[in-house]
Amino acid sequence: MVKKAVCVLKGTGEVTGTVYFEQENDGSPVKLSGEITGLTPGKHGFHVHAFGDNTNGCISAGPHFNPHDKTHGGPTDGVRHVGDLGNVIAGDSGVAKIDIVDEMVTLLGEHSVIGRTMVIHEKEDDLGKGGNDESLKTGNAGGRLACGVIGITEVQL
Ligand SMILES: [Cu+2]
Ligand SMILES: [Zn+2]
Repeated sequence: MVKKAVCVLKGTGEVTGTVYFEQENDGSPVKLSGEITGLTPGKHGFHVHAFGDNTNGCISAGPHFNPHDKTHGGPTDGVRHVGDLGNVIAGDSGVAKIDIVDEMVTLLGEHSVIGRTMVIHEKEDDLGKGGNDESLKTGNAGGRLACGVIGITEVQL
């Protein structure tokens, strides 16, 4: 049974998005697809944050989802937060197409991201290579433009 999830991102500004998740089975990678619009052109940090809490906007989502107590990194790094999906790239129209396959994010088991929050950031994620403490926590990706809780769906990609 393919597991599916969806996340609708909203914030206080123009930025909105929809991201679909799909995973064949436990141990297979997760495929993310979808679109985020209203961005400034260029790279924007994109992560799963720990809490599915939006009581005080995107801030309530807490830090990057990090069940293994690692430092921040990029999606292809061995040392990374589970939530570290790197950057998405918006074109001149402000639209970023999401097309990610990730080995660490999972929709199944103890560390499932369902019920947690996706956040799209103001700035580029430096993937832990920024040379300061903040880089190893947040990638210096700045403010949270939009976010949404990841929920179960049956919608096909
Ligand atoms: Cu983030
Ligand atoms: Zn991180």
